[in-house]
Amino acid sequence: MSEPLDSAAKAILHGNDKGGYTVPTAGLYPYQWNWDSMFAAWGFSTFDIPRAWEEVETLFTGQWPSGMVPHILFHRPDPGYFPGPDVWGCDGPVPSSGISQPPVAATFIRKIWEQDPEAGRAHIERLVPQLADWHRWFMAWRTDRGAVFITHPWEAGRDNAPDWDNAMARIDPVGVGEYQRRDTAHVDASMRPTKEDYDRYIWLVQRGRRLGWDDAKMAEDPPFRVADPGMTFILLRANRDLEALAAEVGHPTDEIADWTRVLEDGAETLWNEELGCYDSRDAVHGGWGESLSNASFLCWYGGVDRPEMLRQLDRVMSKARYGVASYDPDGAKFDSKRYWRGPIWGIMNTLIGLGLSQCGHEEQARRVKATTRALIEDHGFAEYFDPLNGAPAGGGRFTWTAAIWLAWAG
Ligand code: 9WN
Repeated sequence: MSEPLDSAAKAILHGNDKGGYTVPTAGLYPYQWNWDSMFAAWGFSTFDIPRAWEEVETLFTGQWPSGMVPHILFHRPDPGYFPGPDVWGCDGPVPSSGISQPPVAATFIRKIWEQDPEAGRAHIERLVPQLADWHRWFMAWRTDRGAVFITHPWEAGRDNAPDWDNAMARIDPVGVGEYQRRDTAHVDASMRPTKEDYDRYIWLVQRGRRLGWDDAKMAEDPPFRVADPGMTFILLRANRDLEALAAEVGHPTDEIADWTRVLEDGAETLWNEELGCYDSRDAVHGGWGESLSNASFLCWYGGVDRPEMLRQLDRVMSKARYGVASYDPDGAKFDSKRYWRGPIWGIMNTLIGLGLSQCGHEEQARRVKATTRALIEDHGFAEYFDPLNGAPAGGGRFTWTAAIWLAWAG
């Protein structure tokens, strides 16, 4: 713990607090993002548990009748972000996007609850059925052979990861029309996804809107479906935590335990023998993403141990100074600045570290944590970092980086 950095981290959370929810960073991301918000809640819980619960409850006000919890909630209009609510055209209880995001919620809800079980009881009694509805939605609409697939790169939270390159190349974004990006007005374009990526991101949003975001219609002739180790391991872990919470409040657990077994089998469909790692898999056309990414290393977080992955981790960590690069530094597509194609993300280090520790790999867990701590001490609370020299990149004063400092790294 370091006093000045603790205070700086708390000031970032307070500064990004919009009253009931926290934005990832001012300017670049002016709304409530799903998984960012759950990291924020965990960070708040280190000094203000009621505020942590408020963050969680606000996210769940946006849950759709289908059970889906959207990736962005547009509580108040802000012209600084594109695509906004008018482009998504969704009609959930709160203006929102039409896709979801990594379901870390059950895991962080459990962590917050454990800090004060009595104060949290009413919250988990309310939230367990909502979490179960969300997980059921994933199992019904986002699984292929038991692995969780995404229908849009934003759904994985790893927007331009090399994992999706092959599947994205199959999309012809015909008719996408003119639009004005806002992200490149806030940060350098060399650190962001390309125009080719954005055309496809927007084309996929336009398709969803045309189909009224109806799950069944969207499942017909899908243009993009990639099974993702990140989503699979995160849901697997969340499901184990949900089962524990459900048992606590007397909610049925059989169905949840079944999902865990399905996901465990599904995770093994993502083992790429040739590459020797968990990899993404095209769920429409087949074929691997051919990407060893930081999501591959979430296996331990999901409770899945593999000696080959420990060897891969040692190699990847030996190439970077501060933790786990988002894409293999020896890989052909490695780019140390471009977002999810190389940079280090503190939140991913955190999930990897939690998993390693849970599986008893204490030495590796300590190393991931120590390098993440050094990264923030040396380079601040940026959105992400260059793995070669730690240079901060993307947005500054970032909520989730501050949150993991308070709850884990610091
Ligand atoms: C699109 C907010 C979000 C994160 C994602 C990250 C980035 C958005 C964007 O920012 O995505 O959802 O516009 O680039 O990739 O993980 O939740 O911090």
